[in-house]
Amino acid sequence: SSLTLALAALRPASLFAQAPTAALKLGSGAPIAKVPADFIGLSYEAMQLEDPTFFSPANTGLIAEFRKISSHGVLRLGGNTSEFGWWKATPASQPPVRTSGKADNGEPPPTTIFAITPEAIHNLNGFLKATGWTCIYGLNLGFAVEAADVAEARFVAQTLGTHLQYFQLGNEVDMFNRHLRDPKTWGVDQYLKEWVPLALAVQKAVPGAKFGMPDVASDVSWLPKIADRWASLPEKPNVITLSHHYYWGGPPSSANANIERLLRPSPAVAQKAALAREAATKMGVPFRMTEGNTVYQGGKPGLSDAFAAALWGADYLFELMSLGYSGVNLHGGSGHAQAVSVGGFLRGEQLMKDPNVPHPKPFYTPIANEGTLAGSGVDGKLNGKYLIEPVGYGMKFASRFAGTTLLPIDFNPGTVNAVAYAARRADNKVIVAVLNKDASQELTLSMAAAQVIEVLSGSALDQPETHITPGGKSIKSTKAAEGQTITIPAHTAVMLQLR
Ligand code: BDP
Repeated sequence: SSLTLALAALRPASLFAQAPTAALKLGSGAPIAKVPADFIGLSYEAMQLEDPTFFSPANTGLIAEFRKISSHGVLRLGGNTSEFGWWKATPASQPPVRTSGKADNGEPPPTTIFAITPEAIHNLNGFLKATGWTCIYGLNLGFAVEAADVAEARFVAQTLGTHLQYFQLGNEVDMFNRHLRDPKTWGVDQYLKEWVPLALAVQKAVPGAKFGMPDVASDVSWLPKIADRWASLPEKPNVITLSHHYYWGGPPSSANANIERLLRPSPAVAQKAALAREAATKMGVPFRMTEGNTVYQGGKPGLSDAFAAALWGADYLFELMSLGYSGVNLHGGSGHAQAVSVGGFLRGEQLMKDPNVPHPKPFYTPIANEGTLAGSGVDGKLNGKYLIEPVGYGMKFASRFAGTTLLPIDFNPGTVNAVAYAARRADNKVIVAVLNKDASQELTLSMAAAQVIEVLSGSALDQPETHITPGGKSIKSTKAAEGQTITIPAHTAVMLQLR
């Protein structure tokens, strides 16, 4: 019919339709935020300390990848397993006897128990020295024994010295009702009833001890509730940061956990930030996102470990910078500890019983061990080689903004799914990150003259291949009357420096 003919004639034109040129320029308002130099961080399971050779000065492969992501970041140790460790002060120390908690989906089995030794803490200190990173150290609240927490804290503080930022006590306390505490009585008040005396006991034994809290999983309304109750506490532990977690979506089986949605703006991010900021302002402290990633329960294959996660990771970090966070720790790990943390979701029950059983990497980990890569022909045990995964490349890309001042920006990409952030560096140079997250449309920008510093790209959104390439050879740029026109291909991010 003539209609079909007309449509056919239209098709080539609409296929190659170009989105109109988007103007990008610095906004005129005041700077948005100061980004701390140590904004970038990683989060690992406390159980990773079970193996004292992991965070160790001898683990040079891991140290090299940490340094690539940031020259001075923050390593946070916690996760679900932080309620299951015990401080083995001497080789003769005996494990505590625990009345086991309830089993719950996505939580470590109630029988989980592992030892943390002085050797692990000595090695952690050497690791931190070698990376130039500091540490947020998670102590046990779920199965807390006050004397053990105090002894562990004392040893950790003495050993890590200035590499210790602060302690936290308890991971995702808003979920304790599901497995570790009585749901009928658990809540903000009961939490403070337990947390405050324990923190004060640590503070008494460790002069100068500092704390972050409450490290909730998802219910950020705990933060303003705590801030409300804080003023009336008779004695206050030295809290220097409020914290919460953020997983973009999940569980992995959910149809909503898909790349198309991952790359769309997520209103929950700003909603959580508003609550965190309100509470932090009241208490006069900074706020930090201490654990998070794309999809909980270890991530989703083909999303969490794909190039899309690099664009998501970079955008998420930039967004939290602009929302005033003091830092972000994306979660990951070597495999076994993480498998335990999610109750064996990664590959079944046997993982939790035997750390020597070959195990894969968690799909979302920013840094993976070569031995845990699926299909690599290796045995699933850790070896000395580590590599940055897509989400880790996103962090590395965003780490250029650490230590800068964020500037307002005027940018409307129209129908292209793109975002842009600008910052002034300490040397006064202005850098601009433009993330074209669109699956198919390229983005044509008109802006002031700038030089492309580096490009974050991958072969396809759902493939693992990810590159950060210095310079801008792959980016089309032409001089225009007032500056230049730059064309950023679909699913590609560029870092520009204004001339
Ligand atoms: C978080 C836990 C962490 C898990 C993660 C996950 O704190 O230990 O590994 O979820 O489910 O809630 O992947």
